[in-house]
Amino acid sequence: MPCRACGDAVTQFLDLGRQPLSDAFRSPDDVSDEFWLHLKAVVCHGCHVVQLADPVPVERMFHEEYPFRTSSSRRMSSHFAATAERLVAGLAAPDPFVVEIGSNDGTMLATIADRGIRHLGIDPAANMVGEALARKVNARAEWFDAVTADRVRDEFGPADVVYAANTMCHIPDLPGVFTGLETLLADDGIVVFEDPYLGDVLRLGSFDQIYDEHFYLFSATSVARIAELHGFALVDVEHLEVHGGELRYTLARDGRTPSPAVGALIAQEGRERTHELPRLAAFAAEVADRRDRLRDVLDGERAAGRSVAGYAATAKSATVLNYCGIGPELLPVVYDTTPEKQGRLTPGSHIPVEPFPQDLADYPDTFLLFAWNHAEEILAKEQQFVDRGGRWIRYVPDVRLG
Ligand code: JHZ
Repeated sequence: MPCRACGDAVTQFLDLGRQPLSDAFRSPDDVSDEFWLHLKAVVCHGCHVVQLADPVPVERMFHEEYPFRTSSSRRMSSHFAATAERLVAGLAAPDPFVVEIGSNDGTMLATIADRGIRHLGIDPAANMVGEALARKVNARAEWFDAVTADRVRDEFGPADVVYAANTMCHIPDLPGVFTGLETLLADDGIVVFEDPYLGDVLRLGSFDQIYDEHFYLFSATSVARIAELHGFALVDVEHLEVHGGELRYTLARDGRTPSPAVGALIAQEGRERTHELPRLAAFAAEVADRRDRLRDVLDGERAAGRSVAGYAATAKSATVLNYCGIGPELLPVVYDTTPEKQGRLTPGSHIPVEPFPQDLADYPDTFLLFAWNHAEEILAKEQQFVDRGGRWIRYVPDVRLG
């Protein structure tokens, strides 16, 4: 398949094998066939964007039972409150209009709504739209595309800001999104979006950022090129520490001068050969090595008779569990705070997901930390586990037990 963003040729550099849909947590009595895809990553020779090799079924991924909730992390909730304040501070129009694509449970827009600013959230997950509406956020269960963009502009007028967090990289039809943005955005409006950064994935070896929902892995270089194809310019870029390292991109089409950060990061990506095959092949070799070492650590814990449980049934954990061949025999349970995941089985690997034990005495000897991107928040609240001798297994930025 050619590049979904620009149509140029692509080359494969990573094969993560057969994978289920990362957020398809199954009920234990569900006997229907599970959906599988072959998870391979490729890089484009034209725009340099990293993407999945094969199509992903978007309607099966994002629907009225989508289980991920933005507010499931305290740190992310404060990140989005701060983001909303920044967006509000930058609004100059007399009666501004803010649109969020992939608004989920309305965590970010709640602050915008509180300020009395006109806004609209658009998200295909009707259950999450329901939660957003319950917190007085104006949201609709729809896909964002050219047709939706037309309708929204007719109804509300042009948008001064279109924002998206952990959403742009989820939409294979990126050209369709850009057509919508061309329609919806005010002439002097901005598009702001943030997604996991290829540079961080390579640096940390965080291969679990690659799964069905993360169709693209962006960089400053690739976003600048893709934006240009649609008459937009990348005018600012900011590194974010959240979710294991992300970039926040700002696009505009009004000829404003890009900030120095844009050129600096593109130059750095060039120096680090971020999009070149030898660098990507080295990453793939590191991933295979990490798989073997992670399995060794789990085998060691089992041989020593120490109990191990997974910490957080993240979407990312699907890649780890299925690529490393970890099932209930090595990891009998994964604990998670999300009610919709509890009582279900992890996708593909079929490990029971349960609520965290109430009593510390029921904690395992060792936790395998799947939500490594929230380590600070989690380690702070699990200090007692460590105090009584509990240990963590990590696999980002390297395999480590301690
Ligand atoms: P977290 C999701 O990925 C899916 P996931 C999506 N594709 C994406 O891009 C990112 O979010 C943004 C649990 N948890 O945030 C709750 C605990 O149990 O790393 C959730 O099930 N205890 C849209 O799933 C899961 O982790 C905790 O203390 O990889 C969320 O994991 C915390 C903090 C979380 O995203």
